[in-house]
Amino acid sequence: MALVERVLAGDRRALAQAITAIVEREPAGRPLLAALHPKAGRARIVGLTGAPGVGKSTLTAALTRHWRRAGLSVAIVAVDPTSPFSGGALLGDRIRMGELATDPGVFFRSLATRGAMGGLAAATGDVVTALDAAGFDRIIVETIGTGQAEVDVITMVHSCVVVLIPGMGDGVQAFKAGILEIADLFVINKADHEGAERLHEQMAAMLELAPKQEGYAVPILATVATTDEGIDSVADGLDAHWQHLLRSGKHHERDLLRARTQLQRLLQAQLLAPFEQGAGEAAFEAAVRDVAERRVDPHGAVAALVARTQERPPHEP
Ligand SMILES: Nc1nc2c(ncn2[C@@H]2O[C@H](COP(=O)(O)OP(=O)(O)OP(=O)(O)O)[C@@H](O)[C@H]2O)c(=O)[nH]1
Ligand SMILES: [Mg+2]
Repeated sequence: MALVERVLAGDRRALAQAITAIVEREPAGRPLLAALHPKAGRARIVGLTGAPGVGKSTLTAALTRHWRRAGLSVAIVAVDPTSPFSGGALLGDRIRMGELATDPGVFFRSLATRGAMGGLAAATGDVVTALDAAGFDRIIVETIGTGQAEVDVITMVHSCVVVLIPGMGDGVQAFKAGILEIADLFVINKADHEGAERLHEQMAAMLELAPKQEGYAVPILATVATTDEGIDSVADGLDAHWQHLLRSGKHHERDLLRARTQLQRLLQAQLLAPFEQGAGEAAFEAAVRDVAERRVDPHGAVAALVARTQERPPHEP
């Protein structure tokens, strides 16, 4: 059977193989994605983001167990924009998955900067598409909050969970640019630690001042992920947000946002590609110096660079 059919039939080894082809931008990846794209669109995709160590992986495992008990299949993508190698942290994630690692209803994949050519965010979008087409009911995208990556998550998911913990500069964590805007649910994890209530009050006060989503109030939920405390309410909160998306038609808006962002990223990558190696890179660097040293203005330099790509076939160095 062809790889696509095996992926669509739920063959885990085929899925792992397909994802590698996609992420490594192997020639087989493109036709695979083209075949999988129309089959996707059924999964509910949840983003989980927050500072390092707040308990994202522990929450992910707890939420996965919750959904497994409800008979749902779950795929997890752990994205680490800070790590150039698939090192210890990801291994740690594996260990925390515990019994889930051998559950056939659970699929885990980690993505680090290495091996994700053409952009980590673009690769994540493609992996989500493959998992969706493979028939998973729920897909969790875990990403460490490092600014832009945090904000990028929202373009890939239906619901974005922002995880905070007490005693980390508290409310200030959420003030960081864009965080208030992207959160569909706030989770205060490590609620067994001191200061959880104060953080809750601060967050509530902040949400009071923030622009509201029409017809939806962003909840602030407390959890102790290590003991499953509050996990049910997170799952309920995600269901409520999903219902809101369906009711308000925002579901379709999110799909449009995802498609728009994917196209923008791919276009950008494709347009920049001729300048990332060989003679193209040299021409680009020369233009950089020309602009910095004021021999050429930036607009003129770009016009010359674009003209250059049109003179040559794109694959010629
Ligand atoms: N006390 C307490 N510890 C927790 C809780 N949740 C997670 N932890 C612990 O916090 C540590 C970090 O948890 P992780 O789930 O790895 O956190 P993470 O956000 O995924 O970390 P990175 O992926 O490295 O950013 C682990 O030692 C967990 O056992 C909690 O609710 N209470
Ligand atoms: Mg983690």
